[in-house]
Amino acid sequence: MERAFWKEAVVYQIYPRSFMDSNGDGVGDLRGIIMKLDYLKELGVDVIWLSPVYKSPNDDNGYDISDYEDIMDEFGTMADWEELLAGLHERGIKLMMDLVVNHTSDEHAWFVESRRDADGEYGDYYVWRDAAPDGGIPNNWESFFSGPVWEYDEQRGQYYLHLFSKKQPDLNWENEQVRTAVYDMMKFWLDKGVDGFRMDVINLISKVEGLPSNGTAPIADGSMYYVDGPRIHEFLQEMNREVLSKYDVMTVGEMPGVTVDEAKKYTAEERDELQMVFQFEHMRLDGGPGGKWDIVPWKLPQFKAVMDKWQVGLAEKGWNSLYLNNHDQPRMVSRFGNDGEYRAESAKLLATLLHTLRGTPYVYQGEELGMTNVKFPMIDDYKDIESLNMYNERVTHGGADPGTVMEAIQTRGRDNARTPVQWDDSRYAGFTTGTPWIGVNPNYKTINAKQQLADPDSVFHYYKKLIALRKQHDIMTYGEYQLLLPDHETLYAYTRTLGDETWLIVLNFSTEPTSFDWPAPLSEREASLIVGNYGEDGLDHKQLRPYEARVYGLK
Ligand code: ISL
Ligand code: CA
Repeated sequence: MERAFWKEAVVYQIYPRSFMDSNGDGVGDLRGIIMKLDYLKELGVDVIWLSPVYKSPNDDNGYDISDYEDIMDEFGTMADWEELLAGLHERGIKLMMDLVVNHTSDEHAWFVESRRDADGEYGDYYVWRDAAPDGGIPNNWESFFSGPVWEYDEQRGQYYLHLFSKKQPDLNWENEQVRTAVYDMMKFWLDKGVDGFRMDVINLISKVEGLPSNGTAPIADGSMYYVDGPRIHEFLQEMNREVLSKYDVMTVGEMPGVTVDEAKKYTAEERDELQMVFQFEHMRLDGGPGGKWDIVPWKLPQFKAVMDKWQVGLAEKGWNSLYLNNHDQPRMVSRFGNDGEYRAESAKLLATLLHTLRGTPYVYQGEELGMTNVKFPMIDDYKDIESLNMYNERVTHGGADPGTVMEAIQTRGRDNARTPVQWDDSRYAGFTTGTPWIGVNPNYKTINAKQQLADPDSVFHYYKKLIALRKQHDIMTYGEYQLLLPDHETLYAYTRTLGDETWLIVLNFSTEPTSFDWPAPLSEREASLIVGNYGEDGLDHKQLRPYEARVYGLK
């Protein structure tokens, strides 16, 4: 396996709206990030992935872009952005921008022109269709944000496709001019010194010709007609040839529904597409047949099986990106750990997993503090379009029980990850001097950065330690991975091996002390603790305490 910076790096995701507000308007901004650069340096991360900061009417918090080459007013100016980039580079930190090119905002000039003039230069920039022969919508695909993917436009007299909200019309990637326009925009940012891109739902850009319905139900999942679509590899190879290959860049494709076999193709080095992908299989283990809002308990053996499949699948060719939460997912400690009595322990246990599997770890803002889900009491407290549309469809129009739907949102809703970062124990957690755009998690008095920076045993310092360890031990990046005890219900154990060095990682995913029988031949080797979330106190090699995590070096 060839060495590469992006394999050895740790990435930190910033969701700017919720990171830090510099001017008291309640919305996080670029100058807020600049205020926290030394915090990021202290944590030791190598790369920032910045969620969208472009001009946007904020129907989907910046994932609906109305101008790709300008900064959102609420976030600041291009001069602020340039200062941010310089500040990061001074500290040896790279910047990956979010590239959202499956769709634009309906307020983007391309769309405004496209709806105005079907025969004009932009007429074919989006996916326009006439009504079906029976007068109904062109097909039965369901939008990610509830309802059909079609919206009728009076001005043009046709329907346009939107996989996400109706303010996010899909670009027509079949049109070569669209692709060229996207590549030019990428070069605009790369020429400004950007170090890479996280590519939003990039495996959805190629749709099956004819956009066929899935069956005859009025509304159905259409993903088989656009996930890893027919021309996707061609498009990415073209993008690579035209843009990426000309710069030294990091790339990660966000890919809902991607399989290991497809991911191999996206990331195999000789294919010249992308470096890594975000897969979603482990994010679906607590969803039932009804999808993400149909909550079922997740089970550790299945979780291990999914991670194992990806670890093994991309071992020879390709590369994994590792994450347990982001701005679209609940907080990992509430979902996969224990956000009550063992919050700190389980946050550290999950951190140990994230940093010792093989792949590039992605830390989402606040994760390094062990921030938790929030339980807002009222639907009006929520801001996320996905949750609000779903509530509307099910409760307002569908007559569902509001209590059940609220519980689903409290458990799985995206706003769990979007409450402001908890900087200190002052009003609004030090995020803003004004009124925050979304409520602060009331636990900020006890969970905050100020307290954790001062406490050497905090979750923050544990992350810092893991990130620093990666710089000292190649085995964390390049070591081969092997799973142990696949069927164990509460222990997650595996080894990493590089040359004659072996590490053994043992994680107790439970509130109960659990005994660990070392399998031969590992049991014959001398073990020393490299890092553990209880430290060296009371270390018993055969017994793990609740949510205990240990990394041993074996001789
Ligand atoms: O959030 C999800 C699960 O609840 C995903 O289905 C998510 O919508 C999907 O992964 C795509 O996410 C990305 O594109 C969306 C945007 O809303 C998300 O924030 C972004 O990460 C549309 O741009
Ligand atoms: Ca602000």
